[in-house]
Amino acid sequence: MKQLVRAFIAVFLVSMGLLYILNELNSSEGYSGGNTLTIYNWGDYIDPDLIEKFEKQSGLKVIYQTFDSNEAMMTKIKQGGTTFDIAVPSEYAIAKMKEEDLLIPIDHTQLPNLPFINSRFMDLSFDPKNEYSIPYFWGTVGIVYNSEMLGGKKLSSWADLWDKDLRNQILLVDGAREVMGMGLNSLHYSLNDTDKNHLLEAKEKLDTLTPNVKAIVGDEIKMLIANEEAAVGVVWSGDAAEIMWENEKLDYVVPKEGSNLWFDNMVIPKTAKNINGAHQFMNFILDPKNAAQNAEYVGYSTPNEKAMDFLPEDISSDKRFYPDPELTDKLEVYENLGKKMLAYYNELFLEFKMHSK
Ligand code: N2P
Repeated sequence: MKQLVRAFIAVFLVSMGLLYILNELNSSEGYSGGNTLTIYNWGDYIDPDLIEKFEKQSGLKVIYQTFDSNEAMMTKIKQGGTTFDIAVPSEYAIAKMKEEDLLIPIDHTQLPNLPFINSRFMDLSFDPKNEYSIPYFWGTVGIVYNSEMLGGKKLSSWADLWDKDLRNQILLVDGAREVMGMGLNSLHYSLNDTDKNHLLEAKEKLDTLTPNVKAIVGDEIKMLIANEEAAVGVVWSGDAAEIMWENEKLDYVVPKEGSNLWFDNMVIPKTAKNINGAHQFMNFILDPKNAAQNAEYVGYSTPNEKAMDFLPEDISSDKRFYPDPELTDKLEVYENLGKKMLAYYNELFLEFKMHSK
């Protein structure tokens, strides 16, 4: 009987040990055999069919969450308690996340599809050698407008937005740098200006626009403009492209005083649990056919040169959404202005938001 009890205790201890080891393996940092992949992306920024295709192809289950600003995304990742394997910040946020040691270097040997990216989008100053980030989409900030609702008027500058005929007709994208940038650009200041007097001046200039501002909104801006609830929107280029396919009265212009050129890249945050899976997903998105499908679905511009061959000609040849380097060279890319300055941009934007309600 004693022997039986001993044997039972031995079996029990061995199985507990095995359970412990298995559990440790599953939760350890960077464990690549986990069967989930957690993606944190902008809203309306992927074709859902691609998620399904990736799940089938990789055998991984995707957990997908969205954010609506770089600031919200960074705060969430910094707070901890999340397990994002992939995030998609814009360039200045990538620079900031690198500085704050929030990113894991990317292993290019796991990305055989990387050479499909046009060299114009590689090796940019916010991430030389693309050590931490891989191009996803790119674009500009501009004005989408319905000229029929404006009595045939054409818009070409930020200054046009102050026209008295546009009363209560403008929707603004809910982004601190975009809206402050519009104020700065309309005064011919840089989008990266750090002179507090210039920033205050820009905010005061924006305050004078409030009679024309109908609302500051998120992704619903597309639906509102497409349904002609407002005649004008200050938007990211891809949002304009998507609705222009639905409503042909719309046009998109990059204002002549200047505007923003942006790049959204995929990164692996330090919170990642499935680093191998993250590389698999990046390589999947870099596949030209997948990149083209994604661009066609969401409306944003792909940096994937080979994907251009799979896009309908009317999309790939549209210079409003695939502007040549001659135009983009004249635009400004947001810089990481440091914690205090970025907080000041946010503060002024929030004040303007309150004022425009
Ligand atoms: C998509 C948002 C795109 C963000 N809804 C541009 N940086």
